[in-house]
Amino acid sequence: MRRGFWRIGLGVTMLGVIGGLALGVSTARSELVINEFLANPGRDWDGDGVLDSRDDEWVEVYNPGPDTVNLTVYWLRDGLNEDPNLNLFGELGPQQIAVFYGSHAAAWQQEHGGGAAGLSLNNGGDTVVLMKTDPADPLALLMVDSFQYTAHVGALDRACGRLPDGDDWTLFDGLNPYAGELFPQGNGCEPTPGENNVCGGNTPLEAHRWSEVKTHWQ
Ligand SMILES: [Ca+2]
Ligand SMILES: [Ca+2]
Ligand SMILES: [Ca+2]
Repeated sequence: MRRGFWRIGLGVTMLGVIGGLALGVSTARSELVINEFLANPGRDWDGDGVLDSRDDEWVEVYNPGPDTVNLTVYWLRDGLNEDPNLNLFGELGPQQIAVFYGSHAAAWQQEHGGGAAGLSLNNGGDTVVLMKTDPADPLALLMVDSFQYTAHVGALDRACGRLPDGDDWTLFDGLNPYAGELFPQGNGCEPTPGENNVCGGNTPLEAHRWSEVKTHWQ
């Protein structure tokens, strides 16, 4: 399995060397996009009972197309790594959303002899990259979507995502408001891992806090 991991890594490296990363953008973008991500977790986002700066990072993908997508041909990495951080799994129906946590990435890396760094989304700024296995060459990967962010996006519990799903990038800063002028600007909404990107939705986080308020005053 270790051999397979590095063979795929070589494909990515070669792709970068020949400048092919940009070539894939227009060819497969309609199939799957990065929809939202959170680089600096301040709470237990993956729900395992422990706050962990590696395991609780997450990246959400969205299928804007009309067909079900096989996620096993898609890969995630950050801007500093040439090798993928995670091979996605499962499938995704039309207009459906899936979220992958740092804990998924660490487990996948351990299984394939690639360390245990997780998604490696730097809080000070980084790039989230979504890639797909090249149908013409199973050892090469094509980039299908990416987003470069700066430190204000990597602040505690701020997510960055498209609003609405698949559309323009904005900052989900409802848990840690941003008053600056850098792009993307804050929208006041809370992060929504695994759910549609909406503002003012009844997210589990909001419902939990509301129940605590009611309990306090009853
Ligand atoms: Ca991080
Ligand atoms: Ca956790
Ligand atoms: Ca979401």
